[in-house]
Amino acid sequence: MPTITAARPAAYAFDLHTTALLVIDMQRDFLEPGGFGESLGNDVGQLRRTIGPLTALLAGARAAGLTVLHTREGHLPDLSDCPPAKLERGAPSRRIGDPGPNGRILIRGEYGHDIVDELAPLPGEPVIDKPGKGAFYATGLDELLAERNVRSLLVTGVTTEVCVHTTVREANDRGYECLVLADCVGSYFPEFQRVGLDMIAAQGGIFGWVADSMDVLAVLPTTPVLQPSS
Ligand code: TIU
Repeated sequence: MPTITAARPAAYAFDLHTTALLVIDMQRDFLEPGGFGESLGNDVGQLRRTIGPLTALLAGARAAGLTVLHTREGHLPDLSDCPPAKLERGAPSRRIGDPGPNGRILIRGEYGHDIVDELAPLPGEPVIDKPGKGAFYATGLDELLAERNVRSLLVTGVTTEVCVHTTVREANDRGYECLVLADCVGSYFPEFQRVGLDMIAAQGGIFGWVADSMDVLAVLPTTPVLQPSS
């Protein structure tokens, strides 16, 4: 089994037949000006450093034949799946559903809701639309992973302390092992990036493991393994 000896808090061994790459919410709404992230007062440029390493990791995972899944946070056009507390919270410059330069903020089907061009899903790669921060809440992700016999997740995306953390906690409670790739997850807040990763690996790996994408690329095969479902 490929093993990442440099992982924190301890080595991470994963079976290529039961491991998937999960790319969380790499959407224009979080990474580009005029979207949800900027409406909350964030410097969206903080997240762009994840795109290069994630592009390379995606290529490596695809070459190795791993299942690749993408998620998008967003809501139905009538906002029926958006809790009032989420809609009304804070004082953003634009609220969810308001018009913006990339379409209505965080609404499914809008340009801003979709994944950035550099990381566009390939045909056949599942894209899970989720109304919450966690990728398991109100989605079919658990069933989809079970169908493909996935037990281990390589976790990437944005933001580290919000959707990545929520998803890793949900996954951990469901029995999945999660390796979070530090250079492929991003936060608007440098201190949250550092502490968010420390929280995952602390206490013997209370929620999972942390490593860098280079460590994964170093152990991935360059030709596809056969996934059980294929
Ligand atoms: N605001 C923030 O940091 N994140 C989110 O609202 N969603 C995700 O993390 N995807």
